Amino acid sequence: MSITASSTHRTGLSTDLLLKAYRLMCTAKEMTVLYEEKVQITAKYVHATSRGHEAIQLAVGLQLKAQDYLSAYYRDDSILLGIGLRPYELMLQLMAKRDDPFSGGRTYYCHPSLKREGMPKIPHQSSATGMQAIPTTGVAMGVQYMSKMGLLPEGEELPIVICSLGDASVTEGEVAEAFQMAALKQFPIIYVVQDNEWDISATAAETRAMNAFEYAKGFKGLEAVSIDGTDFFTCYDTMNRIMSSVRKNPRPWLVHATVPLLNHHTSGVRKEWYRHDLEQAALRDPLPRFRAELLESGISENELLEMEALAYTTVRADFEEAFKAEDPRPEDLLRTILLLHLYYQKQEREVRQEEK
Ligand SMILES: Cc1ncc(C[n+]2csc(CCOP(=O)(O)OP(=O)(O)O)c2C)c(N)n1
Ligand SMILES: [Mg+2]
Repeated sequence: MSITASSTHRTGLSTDLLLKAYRLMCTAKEMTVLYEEKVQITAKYVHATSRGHEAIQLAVGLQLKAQDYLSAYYRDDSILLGIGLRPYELMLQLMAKRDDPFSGGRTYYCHPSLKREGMPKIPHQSSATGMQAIPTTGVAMGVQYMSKMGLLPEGEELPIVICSLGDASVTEGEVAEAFQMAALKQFPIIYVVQDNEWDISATAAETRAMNAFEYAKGFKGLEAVSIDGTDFFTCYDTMNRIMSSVRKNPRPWLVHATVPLLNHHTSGVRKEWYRHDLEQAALRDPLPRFRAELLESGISENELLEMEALAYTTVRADFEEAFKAEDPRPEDLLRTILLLHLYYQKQEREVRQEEK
């Protein structure tokens, strides 16, 4: 089957959806701006943001369903906004707060793990790049197994698995192993590769012989498409078609989305130290492009201004709220270990009961 990227699809999306996407894109930008402004607080722990990558990320996040699985990497805060997380919740992790929904303040910003009713499940994410590829492909293997064994809820659409990766991580051997198995066994997984052509301070030209789309062609059975990851309409449409196709016709896909990196690699470095492409990158910003397209499609200037104001005030208020939130307590560490211990004891008892 061939699914081609199209940039002409401008219809079929509701005004509500478009305004939501625009509000979230503005939210992601305001978060980047504010984290930089409040550097004394936010630089305590390292963080990266999605600035420049928002269009493809929102196209993914807004279309994931409750039964799906997501493996998001450290730059994916727009995917997390897209699935319905509040900036406040993400900021709790940014500031290592007790109520951080992902890790109780134990892991860096945008290292999600989630099992929440009505949202896609997210396995724990590590900071080691590319390491999500094998376990996430394993999740897709599990989905395939459950589907074949009739273990999925009757009448429900097939869950799909999204594995999000940066372009440089795709050069790792781990990722090749994952692609091999997904292609061989035809797992229901979509690898979304956000190609900003940077590997911290090393360029694509210095680190790889081909991009992820060209590389994917070497994996027989892995479908691949390359799109402009700054064009929200193309990203939404392509993801929509591939996600529905995988639900009906389970198989692995790779979506290669080209994007500019507009923020620092992480808060730990300054882009001005080594970037030679900042001016060209700024010209590819997905936000003004989306704004112009929305105006063109008939959405009013006032509606857009309203979304911009809402994003600004929400981000500022959420930051204040997260800043005031409680820090982890020393005893929380032991509490987690105790809970884990009790959980494993319970599991062991259940297994023994089953064996009797
Ligand atoms: C296994 C491993 N190797 C190296 C690093 C150091 N490191 C952190 S981010 C990064 C660049 C990754 O680039 P890419 O995958 O393109 O993602 P981007 O940050 O550009 O979105 C590297 C090399 C790491 N975290 N883990
Ligand atoms: Mg990169």
